[in-house]
Amino acid sequence: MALGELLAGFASPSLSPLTAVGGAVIDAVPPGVKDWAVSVFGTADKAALLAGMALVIGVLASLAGVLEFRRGYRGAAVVGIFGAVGAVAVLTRAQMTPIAVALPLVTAVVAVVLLRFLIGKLREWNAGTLPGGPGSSRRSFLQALAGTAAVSAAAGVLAGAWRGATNAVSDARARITLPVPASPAPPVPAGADLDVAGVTPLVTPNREFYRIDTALSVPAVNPDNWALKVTGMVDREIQLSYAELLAKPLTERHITIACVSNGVGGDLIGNARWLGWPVRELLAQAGPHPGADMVLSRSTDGWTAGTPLEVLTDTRDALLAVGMNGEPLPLEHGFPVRMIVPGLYGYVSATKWVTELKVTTFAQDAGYWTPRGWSERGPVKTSSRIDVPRSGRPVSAGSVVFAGVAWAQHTGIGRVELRINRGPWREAELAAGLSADTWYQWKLAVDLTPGQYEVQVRATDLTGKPQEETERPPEPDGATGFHTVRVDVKS
Ligand SMILES: Nc1nc2c(c(=O)[nH]1)N[C@H]1C(S)=C(S)[C@@H](COP(=O)(O)O)O[C@H]1N2
Ligand SMILES: [Mo]
Repeated sequence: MALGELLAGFASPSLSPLTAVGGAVIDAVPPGVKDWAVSVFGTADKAALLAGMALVIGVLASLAGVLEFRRGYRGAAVVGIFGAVGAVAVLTRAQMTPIAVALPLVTAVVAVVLLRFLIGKLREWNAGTLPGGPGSSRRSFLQALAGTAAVSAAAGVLAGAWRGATNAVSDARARITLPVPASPAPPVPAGADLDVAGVTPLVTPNREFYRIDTALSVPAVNPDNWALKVTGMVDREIQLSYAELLAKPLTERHITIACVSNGVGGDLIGNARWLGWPVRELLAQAGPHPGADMVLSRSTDGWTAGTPLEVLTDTRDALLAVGMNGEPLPLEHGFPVRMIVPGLYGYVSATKWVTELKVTTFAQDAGYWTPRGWSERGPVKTSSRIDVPRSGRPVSAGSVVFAGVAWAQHTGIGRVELRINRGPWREAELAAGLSADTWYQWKLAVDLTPGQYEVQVRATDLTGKPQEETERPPEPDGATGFHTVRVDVKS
């Protein structure tokens, strides 16, 4: 369990197996019991719950030990059920993520392995089978037990310390009230959402938003200690606190960000309503020197992105973002502050947990991924995806509705077309966009008789430039090719 909690500290800071079970218990107990617990334990009610959980876990673990000793795999079954209960508890939580669901199961697997190992040692002692006689069998068991206890205790202490730091930041986040934007996001136009079942929602909920970064553990950055420095080739170096940033006139915009590693048809892309201060305003105060052509943004964990200076100083809404879909940024998405730049892949622009903007040149500096084989510049490539019907899923003959999304951030989508079995392109209905900086939904109903079909989609941007047909992998500057699905039409 300690290992599960420790793993959660790294991979799932907002939801560990124990906090999930505890949260589920709190939600499940009848109000009467809850009131009773609060009246008896007062503000120590959470500690009491944890102590109660420790007691139940201790009893169940002992039971598993006794059962396993009597007959192999009985105790393992108890542990397995325990892990499954944990996973179900996670499923009931708002912060649920696939990793969080997996952790109780991983915990159970580790526990079963340990249980089988220790019971094996105990049996050896019981039978006195080791060559050194009963004494050595006993010693071997006790050593294994002590080793397990020591590793568990160390993992538990580490997990506790980590959770303490993360909790402090989560609490600070929970206390933040985001300011009302000076420039609110334009309203969602009627018809932007085509309302087709299974199509990507126009705005991605925070907890479904893809997450990509090199951070093994999610950085826990306290907003009270956060500061952003503007350094390098500038007239005036600037330092900005979180409170100062929140006091600026903020802009709110829907912006779709995508990962350069997103393969054709992939889902490393999401659209959110970001609240932030335009980076151009900050840079204007700093006064970049004439020779500068790049801004190297750096995060607390040392990761960097190299963004063309012109993109951060032109009229687009490149933001120092503090809000995501009406909430302070989630920890995983860069709390307290990150960059969001319309039109560029994340690896050259979307620095999370950002603390420094160094005005520099491409000749002098390079972002994290450039020396690792990825292109120095990363403008998003016009692309499109078929969401429904899902590839390989059978559908009934007749009118089959195809739908999906298309994107060409900061240029906008002009047209989306579909072709069946490499036939002529047919124009799909293109929904109103939120803005040129976001993806657009599209749909097309096609009459299909029973059989197998290969369906492809192609987007054309608002300048009339169609999406690249040649299939290329993501490395070094983004995948190209048409998303292709195979549809099995049944009579
Ligand atoms: N600090 C930091 N910021 C980062 C990264 C990173 O590894 N570290 N990855 C970038 C990449 S490659 C992408 S695609 C986006 C993803 O942002 P998200 O996880 O909020 O979706 O974050 C960017 N910002
Ligand atoms: Mo990325």
